[in-house]
Amino acid sequence: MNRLNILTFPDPRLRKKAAPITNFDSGLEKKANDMLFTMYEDKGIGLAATQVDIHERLIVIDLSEDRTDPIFIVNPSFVVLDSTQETSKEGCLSIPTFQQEVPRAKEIELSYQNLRGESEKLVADGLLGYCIQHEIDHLNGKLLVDYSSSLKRGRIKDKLMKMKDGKNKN
Ligand code: GNR
Ligand code: NI
Repeated sequence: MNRLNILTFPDPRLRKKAAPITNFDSGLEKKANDMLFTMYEDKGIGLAATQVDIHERLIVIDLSEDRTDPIFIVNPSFVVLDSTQETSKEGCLSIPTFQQEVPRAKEIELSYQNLRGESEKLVADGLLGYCIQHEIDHLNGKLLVDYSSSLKRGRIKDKLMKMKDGKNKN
């Protein structure tokens, strides 16, 4: 398994729209496993392929305490079952140190394919529902900062660009 590099805001590659997956081959399985490894290493609960510069509609999620219950989600779409907007504070591995309150639909039904290309459905609310909506935002080039004020967005951009400068000075 390989650890992949996670792109950070304001990298323009985070704004690309990911393409549907049509080949359910061993290459897809390898990408998914590398993403899962990277997500575990960075202690995230979800990761979208866009964040590792793969512009395909692939997501990994694992909300379990012991990190043994991954869900691999290909070509996701959802319908809202309960449109009540619930707001919770979200973080993102692509925007370190930043948190943002985001309104999300309370309950959704997700349709997707597994790594073998078989169709699956699941109903999600709470943290799983928010996480799925967060990851699908990534596949569409949307980020937590888009739910924030331009002042706050400007501040986090400056901060992360300075952090990157520091890293590149070695
Ligand atoms: O690790 C993560 N935690 C999180 C918390 C609340 C809502 C969404 C998330 S996803 C995030 C990992 C990440 O950046 N995925 O894209
Ligand atoms: Ni994220």
